[in-house]
Amino acid sequence: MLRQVAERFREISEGKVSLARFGGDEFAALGRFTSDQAAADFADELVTTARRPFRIGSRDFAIGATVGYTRRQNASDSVDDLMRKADIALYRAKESGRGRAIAFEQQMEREVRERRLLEADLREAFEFQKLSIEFQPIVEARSGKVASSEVLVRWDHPTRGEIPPDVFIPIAEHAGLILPLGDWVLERACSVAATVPELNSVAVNLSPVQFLEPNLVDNIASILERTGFPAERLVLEITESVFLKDVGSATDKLQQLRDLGIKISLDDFGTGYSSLSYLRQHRFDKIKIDKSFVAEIGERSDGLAIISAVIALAHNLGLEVTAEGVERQFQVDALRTLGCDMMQGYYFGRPDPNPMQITNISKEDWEERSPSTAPRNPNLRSVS
Ligand code: G
Ligand code: G
Ligand code: MN
Repeated sequence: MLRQVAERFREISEGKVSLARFGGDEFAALGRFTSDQAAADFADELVTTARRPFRIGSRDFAIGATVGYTRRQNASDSVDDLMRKADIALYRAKESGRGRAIAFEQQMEREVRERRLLEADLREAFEFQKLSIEFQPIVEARSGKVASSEVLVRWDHPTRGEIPPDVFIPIAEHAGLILPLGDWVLERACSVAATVPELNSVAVNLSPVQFLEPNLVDNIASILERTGFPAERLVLEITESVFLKDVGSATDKLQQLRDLGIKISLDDFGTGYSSLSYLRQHRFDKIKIDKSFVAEIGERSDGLAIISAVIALAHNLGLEVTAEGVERQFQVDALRTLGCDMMQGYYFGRPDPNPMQITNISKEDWEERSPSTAPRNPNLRSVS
């Protein structure tokens, strides 16, 4: 495969560009280009030529190439400078979906520096136990009772203030910190939840990097053992991206986790591929409808149509449905009418260190409102 790739690269480099293989699957090309456009064209050609299938023996293989590149701007730029810049651009190209070529831009360097600083701060914060967790209530639609709570990790940076997990989780993933950090969150969540028997279950987010780790199942089992938290009360929230990397091992792991008694929830449903085949092939317990759909209730007519279809589908497959990002009374009413099982959002409570903290509803208030007319999900055990 490497020889064939090299051969194709050589064909388009002929005479004007020097090629090298760095090791593994990395190649480098160095040449003189008369314009930015000429450099961009060459980079695109590398991507295009790697996209055609390769034949080895009697089989075809589809691979792909991702390119980062830069042009020498000032005479003082050494080859090392150029390589570093190309590498920064390559990183960006991989991050934005692979199979493409991206040119280095000055601001990428600032972003890399910024990221490195944050990474160092994150290591320190983690080491000195400066991270914390909050809980956001998940409420049963029928009764208005707290049925579960989602754990959200928090980082209050000493000079920059709250840094959202959307920002620092990817940094932790990249820095090899996500495994210890994820273990810490899980252990903390289980030990707190173990002291709150009214809380039926607690939901913890798992990064795809954690999910792909070979020791995942043993590791979780030993955290449950250490904290004395029953597996039946733990929900793990995963996103469908775990199936993009390695479907086979993801399927096995899901089964092993479920054998322990842990529930699996498919998070952010509707935002990615939302493949129906994932839903059919894998035994999830719950799906969470992404908040972007809930936000469309009352704004776009298809918002409701999609939610209603997802609820019907999920119920037919025996899954419980949670709607995320519920902020307004009319969203609550619409979701109850559609037969949504669980709701989560600012309407009920913001993430808070106290797992049972809910704000907006009192029991009387809930009972006064029009009760849900939707048929009960036969698979759902009611909260007692
Ligand atoms: O509330 P909030 O801004 O905290 O969460 C933003 C995102 O960060 C959500 O998508 C959530 O899934 C993710 N997130 C929050 N806590 C954790 C965590 O402990 N582990 C992982 N992997 N993701 C988390
Ligand atoms: O991706 P995940 O579902 O794990 O993310 C939960 C995220 O949604 C967190 O960032 C949390 O703070 C946020 N969130 C929770 N409730 C609401 C809400 O009612 N409205 C909005 N806009 N965000 C919410
Ligand atoms: Mn989540």
